[in-house]
Amino acid sequence: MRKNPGQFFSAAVERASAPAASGQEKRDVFDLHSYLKERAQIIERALAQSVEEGAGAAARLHEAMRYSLLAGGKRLRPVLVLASCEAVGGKVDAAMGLACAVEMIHTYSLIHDDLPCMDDDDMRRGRPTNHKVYGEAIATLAGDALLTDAFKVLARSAHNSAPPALVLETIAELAWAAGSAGMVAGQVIDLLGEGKSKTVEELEELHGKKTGALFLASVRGGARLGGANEAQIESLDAYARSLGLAFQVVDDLLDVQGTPEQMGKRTQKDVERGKATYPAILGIERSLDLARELETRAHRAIAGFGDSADALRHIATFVVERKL
Ligand code: GRG
Repeated sequence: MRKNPGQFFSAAVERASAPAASGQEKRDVFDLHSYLKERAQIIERALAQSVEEGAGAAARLHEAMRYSLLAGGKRLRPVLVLASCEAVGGKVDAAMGLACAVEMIHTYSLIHDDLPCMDDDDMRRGRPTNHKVYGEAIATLAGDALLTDAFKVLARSAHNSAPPALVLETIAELAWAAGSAGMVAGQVIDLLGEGKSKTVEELEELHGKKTGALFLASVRGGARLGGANEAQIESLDAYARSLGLAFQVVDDLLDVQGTPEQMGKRTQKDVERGKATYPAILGIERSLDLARELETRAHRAIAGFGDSADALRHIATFVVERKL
Protein backbone atom coordinates (compact mmCIF):
# COMPACT_ATOMS: atom_id res chain seq x y z
CA MET A 1 0.00 0.00 0.00
CA ARG A 2 2.66 2.50 1.03
CA LYS A 3 4.82 2.61 -2.07
CA ASN A 4 7.73 4.69 -0.96
CA PRO A 5 7.24 6.21 2.46
CA GLY A 6 10.86 7.36 2.58
CA GLN A 7 10.21 9.73 -0.30
CA PHE A 8 7.62 11.74 1.65
CA PHE A 9 9.56 11.52 4.88
CA SER A 10 12.73 12.82 3.23
CA ALA A 11 10.94 15.72 1.54
CA ALA A 12 9.54 16.98 4.83
CA VAL A 13 12.86 16.45 6.57
CA GLU A 14 14.63 18.45 3.88
CA ARG A 15 12.26 21.36 4.41
CA ALA A 16 12.72 21.13 8.18
CA SER A 17 16.51 21.15 7.65
CA ALA A 18 16.41 24.00 5.14
CA PRO A 19 18.23 27.26 5.91
CA ALA A 20 16.34 29.21 8.54
CA ALA A 21 15.58 32.94 8.45
CA SER A 22 18.53 35.33 8.74
CA GLY A 23 20.01 35.50 12.20
CA GLN A 24 19.68 31.75 12.66
CA GLU A 25 22.69 30.71 10.54
CA LYS A 26 24.14 28.73 13.42
CA ARG A 27 21.18 26.36 13.24
CA ASP A 28 21.52 25.66 9.52
CA VAL A 29 24.23 23.07 10.00
CA PHE A 30 21.83 20.77 11.80
CA ASP A 31 21.07 17.76 9.60
CA LEU A 32 17.64 16.53 10.70
CA HIS A 33 17.63 13.69 8.19
CA SER A 34 20.79 12.11 9.62
CA TYR A 35 19.68 12.87 13.15
CA LEU A 36 16.31 11.12 12.75
CA LYS A 37 17.87 8.18 10.92
CA GLU A 38 20.52 7.64 13.57
CA ARG A 39 18.04 8.03 16.44
CA ALA A 40 15.51 5.71 14.80
CA GLN A 41 18.20 3.01 14.46
CA ILE A 42 19.12 3.21 18.16
CA ILE A 43 15.44 3.13 19.11
CA GLU A 44 14.67 0.18 16.80
CA ARG A 45 17.45 -1.86 18.42
CA ALA A 46 16.26 -1.04 21.93
CA LEU A 47 12.64 -1.84 21.03
CA ALA A 48 13.60 -5.19 19.52
CA GLN A 49 15.34 -6.05 22.82
CA SER A 50 12.39 -4.78 24.89
CA VAL A 51 10.02 -7.32 23.36
CA GLU A 52 11.98 -10.46 22.68
CA GLU A 53 10.79 -13.32 20.56
CA GLY A 54 8.77 -15.57 22.84
CA ALA A 55 8.83 -19.33 23.08
CA GLY A 56 6.09 -21.88 23.70
CA ALA A 57 2.52 -20.77 24.25
CA ALA A 58 3.37 -17.07 24.31
CA ALA A 59 5.28 -17.15 21.02
CA ARG A 60 2.24 -16.03 19.05
CA LEU A 61 1.64 -13.13 21.44
CA HIS A 62 5.22 -11.90 21.16
CA GLU A 63 5.07 -12.25 17.39
CA ALA A 64 1.94 -10.07 17.32
CA MET A 65 3.57 -7.49 19.61
CA ARG A 66 6.70 -7.32 17.46
CA TYR A 67 4.63 -7.24 14.25
CA SER A 68 3.24 -3.81 15.14
CA LEU A 69 6.07 -2.49 17.30
CA LEU A 70 8.76 -3.13 14.69
CA ALA A 71 6.66 -2.06 11.69
CA GLY A 72 8.39 1.29 11.29
CA GLY A 73 6.50 4.47 12.02
CA LYS A 74 8.08 7.85 12.49
CA ARG A 75 9.27 7.11 16.06
CA LEU A 76 8.47 10.72 16.86
CA ARG A 77 7.69 10.24 20.55
CA PRO A 78 10.88 8.29 21.45
CA VAL A 79 12.96 10.72 19.38
CA LEU A 80 11.40 13.55 21.40
CA VAL A 81 12.32 11.74 24.64
CA LEU A 82 15.98 11.54 23.60
CA ALA A 83 16.10 15.05 22.12
CA SER A 84 14.60 16.54 25.30
CA CYS A 85 17.10 14.65 27.42
CA GLU A 86 19.97 16.02 25.33
CA ALA A 87 18.50 19.53 25.21
CA VAL A 88 19.19 19.82 28.95
CA GLY A 89 22.64 18.25 28.71
CA GLY A 90 21.65 14.67 29.63
CA LYS A 91 23.02 11.43 28.17
CA VAL A 92 20.55 9.43 26.06
CA ASP A 93 21.18 6.21 28.02
CA ALA A 94 19.31 7.74 30.96
CA ALA A 95 16.16 8.14 28.85
CA MET A 96 16.26 5.01 26.68
CA GLY A 97 13.83 3.12 28.94
CA LEU A 98 11.30 5.93 28.63
CA ALA A 99 11.87 6.17 24.86
CA CYS A 100 10.95 2.48 24.47
CA ALA A 101 8.03 2.77 26.90
CA VAL A 102 6.34 5.66 25.05
CA GLU A 103 6.66 3.90 21.69
CA MET A 104 5.24 0.68 23.19
CA ILE A 105 2.29 2.61 24.62
CA HIS A 106 1.79 4.46 21.34
CA THR A 107 1.83 1.14 19.43
CA TYR A 108 -0.69 -0.42 21.85
CA SER A 109 -3.00 2.56 21.28
CA LEU A 110 -2.77 2.12 17.50
CA ILE A 111 -3.50 -1.62 17.70
CA HIS A 112 -6.56 -1.04 19.89
CA ASP A 113 -7.71 1.99 17.89
CA ASP A 114 -7.72 -0.14 14.72
CA LEU A 115 -9.96 -2.86 16.23
CA PRO A 116 -13.47 -3.33 14.80
CA CYS A 117 -14.98 -2.09 18.09
CA MET A 118 -13.15 1.24 17.63
CA ASP A 119 -12.07 2.69 14.27
CA ASP A 120 -12.15 -0.65 12.43
CA ASP A 121 -9.14 -0.14 10.18
CA ASP A 122 -7.44 -2.59 7.83
CA MET A 123 -4.11 -0.85 7.23
CA ARG A 124 -1.57 0.75 9.56
CA ARG A 125 2.06 1.70 8.99
CA GLY A 126 1.73 0.43 5.44
CA ARG A 127 0.71 -3.12 6.37
CA PRO A 128 -2.45 -4.98 7.46
CA THR A 129 -3.55 -4.07 10.98
CA ASN A 130 -2.70 -6.39 13.85
CA HIS A 131 -6.16 -7.94 14.16
CA LYS A 132 -6.28 -8.63 10.41
CA VAL A 133 -3.21 -10.83 10.80
CA TYR A 134 -3.58 -12.28 14.31
CA GLY A 135 -7.32 -12.00 14.98
CA GLU A 136 -9.11 -9.71 17.43
CA ALA A 137 -8.32 -11.64 20.61
CA ILE A 138 -4.55 -11.79 20.07
CA ALA A 139 -4.47 -8.18 18.83
CA THR A 140 -6.26 -7.03 21.99
CA LEU A 141 -3.86 -9.02 24.15
CA ALA A 142 -0.82 -7.81 22.20
CA GLY A 143 -1.93 -4.23 22.97
CA ASP A 144 -2.51 -5.10 26.63
CA ALA A 145 0.93 -6.69 26.89
CA LEU A 146 2.68 -3.75 25.19
CA LEU A 147 1.03 -1.34 27.64
CA THR A 148 1.98 -3.41 30.68
CA ASP A 149 5.51 -4.23 29.52
CA ALA A 150 6.14 -0.55 28.78
CA PHE A 151 6.09 0.14 32.49
CA LYS A 152 8.37 -2.84 33.16
CA VAL A 153 10.92 -1.49 30.67
CA LEU A 154 10.75 2.00 32.19
CA ALA A 155 10.93 0.75 35.80
CA ARG A 156 13.97 -1.42 34.97
CA SER A 157 15.85 1.60 33.66
CA ALA A 158 16.05 2.77 37.29
CA HIS A 159 18.55 0.00 37.95
CA ASN A 160 20.53 0.47 34.77
CA SER A 161 20.83 4.08 33.85
CA ALA A 162 18.63 6.62 35.62
CA PRO A 163 18.16 7.78 39.24
CA PRO A 164 15.27 5.74 40.75
CA ALA A 165 13.47 8.81 42.18
CA LEU A 166 13.36 10.44 38.74
CA VAL A 167 12.17 7.20 37.14
CA LEU A 168 9.41 6.91 39.73
CA GLU A 169 8.17 10.42 38.98
CA THR A 170 8.34 9.65 35.26
CA ILE A 171 6.33 6.44 35.70
CA ALA A 172 3.59 8.38 37.51
CA GLU A 173 3.49 11.03 34.80
CA LEU A 174 3.44 8.48 31.98
CA ALA A 175 0.61 6.56 33.67
CA TRP A 176 -1.33 9.82 33.96
CA ALA A 177 -0.73 10.63 30.28
CA ALA A 178 -1.75 7.19 29.01
CA GLY A 179 -4.62 6.51 31.38
CA SER A 180 -8.09 7.67 32.31
CA ALA A 181 -7.09 11.32 32.61
CA GLY A 182 -5.12 11.34 29.35
CA MET A 183 -5.07 9.22 26.21
CA VAL A 184 -7.88 6.81 27.13
CA ALA A 185 -10.09 9.73 28.19
CA GLY A 186 -9.37 11.42 24.86
CA GLN A 187 -10.33 8.28 22.98
CA VAL A 188 -13.63 8.08 24.87
CA ILE A 189 -14.44 11.75 24.19
CA ASP A 190 -13.60 11.13 20.53
CA LEU A 191 -15.79 8.00 20.21
CA LEU A 192 -18.77 9.49 22.07
CA GLY A 193 -18.50 12.71 20.08
CA GLU A 194 -18.86 11.14 16.63
CA GLY A 195 -21.54 12.89 14.62
CA LYS A 196 -21.62 15.87 16.99
CA SER A 197 -20.20 19.31 16.32
CA LYS A 198 -17.40 20.75 18.46
CA THR A 199 -15.90 24.14 19.13
CA VAL A 200 -12.18 24.69 18.58
CA GLU A 201 -11.77 24.74 22.39
CA GLU A 202 -13.50 21.36 22.74
CA LEU A 203 -11.33 19.96 19.97
CA GLU A 204 -8.23 21.23 21.75
CA GLU A 205 -9.29 19.51 24.97
CA LEU A 206 -9.94 16.24 23.14
CA HIS A 207 -6.57 16.23 21.38
CA GLY A 208 -4.71 17.48 24.43
CA LYS A 209 -5.73 14.20 26.03
CA LYS A 210 -5.81 11.79 23.08
CA THR A 211 -2.48 12.67 21.49
CA GLY A 212 -1.03 15.66 23.35
CA ALA A 213 -0.62 13.94 26.72
CA LEU A 214 1.84 11.36 25.36
CA PHE A 215 3.89 14.06 23.61
CA LEU A 216 3.95 16.00 26.88
CA ALA A 217 5.06 12.98 28.92
CA SER A 218 7.75 12.22 26.32
CA VAL A 219 9.27 15.69 26.42
CA ARG A 220 8.93 16.30 30.17
CA GLY A 221 10.12 12.78 31.03
CA GLY A 222 13.11 12.92 28.68
CA ALA A 223 14.15 16.25 30.17
CA ARG A 224 13.65 15.08 33.75
CA LEU A 225 15.75 11.95 33.20
CA GLY A 226 18.40 14.16 31.58
CA GLY A 227 18.65 16.17 34.81
CA ALA A 228 16.51 19.21 33.90
CA ASN A 229 15.70 21.84 36.49
CA GLU A 230 12.14 23.10 37.07
CA ALA A 231 12.53 26.16 34.81
CA GLN A 232 13.77 23.99 31.93
CA ILE A 233 10.88 21.56 32.39
CA GLU A 234 8.42 24.46 32.37
CA SER A 235 9.79 25.78 29.05
CA LEU A 236 9.78 22.31 27.53
CA ASP A 237 6.25 21.77 28.80
CA ALA A 238 5.12 24.80 26.77
CA TYR A 239 7.08 23.51 23.76
CA ALA A 240 5.42 20.08 23.99
CA ARG A 241 1.89 21.46 24.31
CA SER A 242 2.27 23.54 21.13
CA LEU A 243 4.02 20.70 19.32
CA GLY A 244 1.34 18.16 20.28
CA LEU A 245 -1.45 20.38 19.05
CA ALA A 246 0.42 21.24 15.84
CA PHE A 247 0.87 17.49 15.25
CA GLN A 248 -2.88 16.96 15.55
CA VAL A 249 -3.86 19.89 13.32
CA VAL A 250 -1.53 18.50 10.64
CA ASP A 251 -2.87 14.97 11.24
CA ASP A 252 -6.38 16.29 10.50
CA LEU A 253 -5.13 18.05 7.37
CA LEU A 254 -3.35 14.91 6.15
CA ASP A 255 -6.52 12.88 6.64
CA VAL A 256 -8.19 15.23 4.14
CA GLN A 257 -5.29 15.92 1.79
CA GLY A 258 -3.10 12.79 2.02
CA THR A 259 -3.45 9.57 0.06
CA PRO A 260 -3.47 6.02 1.50
CA GLU A 261 -0.22 5.30 -0.41
CA GLN A 262 1.45 8.29 1.19
CA MET A 263 0.11 7.69 4.70
CA GLY A 264 0.28 3.89 4.90
CA LYS A 265 -3.29 3.89 6.27
CA ARG A 266 -6.81 4.77 5.18
CA THR A 267 -7.52 8.49 4.73
CA GLN A 268 -10.77 10.53 4.69
CA LYS A 269 -11.76 8.64 7.85
CA ASP A 270 -12.73 11.66 9.93
CA VAL A 271 -15.42 12.86 7.52
CA GLU A 272 -16.77 9.31 7.10
CA ARG A 273 -17.12 8.89 10.85
CA GLY A 274 -18.55 12.37 11.39
CA LYS A 275 -15.61 13.51 13.51
CA ALA A 276 -15.02 17.17 14.23
CA THR A 277 -11.64 18.23 12.81
CA TYR A 278 -9.63 21.43 12.42
CA PRO A 279 -10.15 21.63 8.63
CA ALA A 280 -13.90 21.02 9.10
CA ILE A 281 -14.19 23.83 11.66
CA LEU A 282 -11.58 26.30 10.42
CA GLY A 283 -11.07 25.36 6.76
CA ILE A 284 -7.76 24.31 5.19
CA GLU A 285 -6.01 27.69 5.10
CA ARG A 286 -6.79 28.69 8.67
CA SER A 287 -5.82 25.23 9.89
CA LEU A 288 -2.46 25.61 8.14
CA ASP A 289 -2.04 29.05 9.69
CA LEU A 290 -2.81 27.58 13.10
CA ALA A 291 -0.22 24.82 12.62
CA ARG A 292 2.42 27.42 11.69
CA GLU A 293 1.47 29.61 14.64
CA LEU A 294 1.87 26.60 16.95
CA GLU A 295 5.27 25.87 15.41
CA THR A 296 6.32 29.45 16.16
CA ARG A 297 5.07 29.10 19.74
CA ALA A 298 7.03 25.87 20.15
CA HIS A 299 10.20 27.57 18.91
CA ARG A 300 9.59 30.54 21.19
CA ALA A 301 9.13 28.32 24.25
CA ILE A 302 12.67 27.00 23.91
CA ALA A 303 14.31 30.20 22.65
CA GLY A 304 16.37 30.35 25.86
CA PHE A 305 18.03 27.00 25.15
CA GLY A 306 21.28 26.83 23.20
CA ASP A 307 22.40 24.57 20.36
CA SER A 308 21.55 21.51 22.43
CA ALA A 309 17.87 22.13 21.63
CA ASP A 310 18.38 22.37 17.85
CA ALA A 311 16.89 18.92 17.33
CA LEU A 312 13.71 19.99 19.12
CA ARG A 313 13.50 23.13 16.96
CA HIS A 314 13.85 21.18 13.73
CA ILE A 315 11.42 18.51 14.90
CA ALA A 316 8.76 21.22 15.47
CA THR A 317 9.21 22.36 11.87
CA PHE A 318 9.17 18.78 10.62
CA VAL A 319 5.90 18.06 12.45
CA VAL A 320 4.22 20.92 10.60
CA GLU A 321 5.83 20.27 7.19
CA ARG A 322 5.48 16.47 7.21
CA LYS A 323 3.52 14.64 4.55
CA LEU A 324 3.01 11.39 6.48
C1 GRG B 1 -7.13 2.88 22.04
C2 GRG B 1 -6.65 3.82 24.34
C3 GRG B 1 -6.67 3.98 22.90
C4 GRG B 1 -6.29 5.15 22.41
C5 GRG B 1 -6.17 5.43 21.01
C6 GRG B 1 -3.72 7.65 19.83
C7 GRG B 1 -5.02 7.03 19.65
C8 GRG B 1 -5.84 6.86 20.85
C9 GRG B 1 -5.47 6.56 18.47
C10 GRG B 1 -4.72 6.63 17.23
C11 GRG B 1 -5.62 7.10 16.14
C12 GRG B 1 -5.16 8.33 15.52
C13 GRG B 1 -4.99 8.28 14.05
C14 GRG B 1 -4.91 9.40 16.24
C15 GRG B 1 -4.46 10.64 15.67
C16 GRG B 1 -3.02 10.98 15.91
C17 GRG B 1 -2.11 9.83 15.90
C18 GRG B 1 -1.81 9.24 17.20
C19 GRG B 1 -1.57 9.42 14.76
C20 GRG B 1 -0.59 8.33 14.67
O1 GRG B 1 0.66 8.74 15.18
P1 GRG B 1 1.94 8.84 14.24
O2 GRG B 1 1.61 9.64 13.01
O3 GRG B 1 2.09 7.32 13.83
O4 GRG B 1 3.10 9.30 15.04
P2 GRG B 1 3.42 6.48 13.50
O5 GRG B 1 2.90 5.26 12.80
O6 GRG B 1 4.33 7.30 12.63
O7 GRG B 1 4.05 6.15 14.82
